[in-house]
Amino acid sequence: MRIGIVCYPTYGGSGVVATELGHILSMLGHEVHFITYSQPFRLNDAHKKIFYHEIVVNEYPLFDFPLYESALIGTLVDVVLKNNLDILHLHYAIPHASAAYMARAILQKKGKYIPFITTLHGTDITLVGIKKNFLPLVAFSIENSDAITTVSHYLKNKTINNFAIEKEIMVISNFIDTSKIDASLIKNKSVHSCPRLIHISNFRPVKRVEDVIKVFHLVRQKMTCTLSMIGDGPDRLVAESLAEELGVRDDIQFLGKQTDIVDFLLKSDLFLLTSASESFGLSALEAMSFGIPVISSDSGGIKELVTNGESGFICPVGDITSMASKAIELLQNKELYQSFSNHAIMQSKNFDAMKIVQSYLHLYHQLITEANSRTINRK
Ligand code: GMT
Repeated sequence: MRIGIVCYPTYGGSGVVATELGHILSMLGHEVHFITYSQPFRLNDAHKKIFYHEIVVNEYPLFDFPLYESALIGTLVDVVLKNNLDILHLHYAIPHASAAYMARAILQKKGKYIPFITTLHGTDITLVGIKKNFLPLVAFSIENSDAITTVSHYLKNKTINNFAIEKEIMVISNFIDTSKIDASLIKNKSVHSCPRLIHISNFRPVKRVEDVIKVFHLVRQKMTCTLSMIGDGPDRLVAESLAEELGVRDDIQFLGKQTDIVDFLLKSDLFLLTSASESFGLSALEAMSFGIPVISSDSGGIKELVTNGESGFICPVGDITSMASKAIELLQNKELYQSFSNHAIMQSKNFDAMKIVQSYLHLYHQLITEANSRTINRK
């Protein structure tokens, strides 16, 4: 198959999922064309079946705002035609689904029906997409996708409720490729003598990174420990100032964006995720696959991967006292920690990449067959 993938290439879960998916599809022998405004940040392998097409957003003195969506439509039309693509897979609805809708209409006039799948990831549904001026277009383009998938059951329900979508929505969870992890390094993990906590995100307000610092501050009062803050975004400075204010700045490393997080995960004991809303929590899944239990807020889809009291603890959003006391309980109890760590590894295997990518492949096949029969009927 020749598959076009559109995603945000920046430091975010949807871009990571899209990149990993493209990588696996190419390993399975498919031709993958990434159509993005810059190289996706984890797209660093030179596989001969992976192609990258840059969306160039033209500037013109009359425009106060860059016309990304228009440039994307034109690039989609061009890439589909030149590479004879079979299907488009859009990650994150805004504005990718509406751009694909327009590209499909333009291509139809040229005699080609290009089916497209929209995968909804999170804030496109829970936060940004529901803004009054976006909602009609987001709802319309979701409804008019050839197929819609969400990364969790939670997000599927949110989509139906927020946008009154009647079209069938398929849940295809996020996934993790655990084949590269050396099992001997993570089995029966025990906590480091100076425990290491970790948080990975894009430091947007929805992540409540101040809560991460506050939880760490409470844990630090009970034991010597450190915190690695990986990622960057609008709330990084707020988090750094709070750490200073609470007197824990020296115990925290703000590491910024890191492409390769394997070494950090191998050295960490506990993952903190304090989001106000989290449709899935891919970073938590990545941590679990390394045997790291998760302390999380009760924010949406996280319960679909973390079992409260087995592979982590889930506390109400903003309840930093409970999160800290659960963290301390885990870090101080060797047997409990080991059991949580092993459960985390076991549960992460439910999201095995090879199994989940097959669901996407099955859907691609189905849509391509339908598109072909449309073309044949027209002839
Ligand atoms: O906030 C992020 O982590 C980025 C955001 C995105 O769309 O790029 O992530 C969303 O998609 C991830 C991959 O499917 C999910 O794991 C995250 O839970 C989701 N983020 C939110 O819902 C806040």
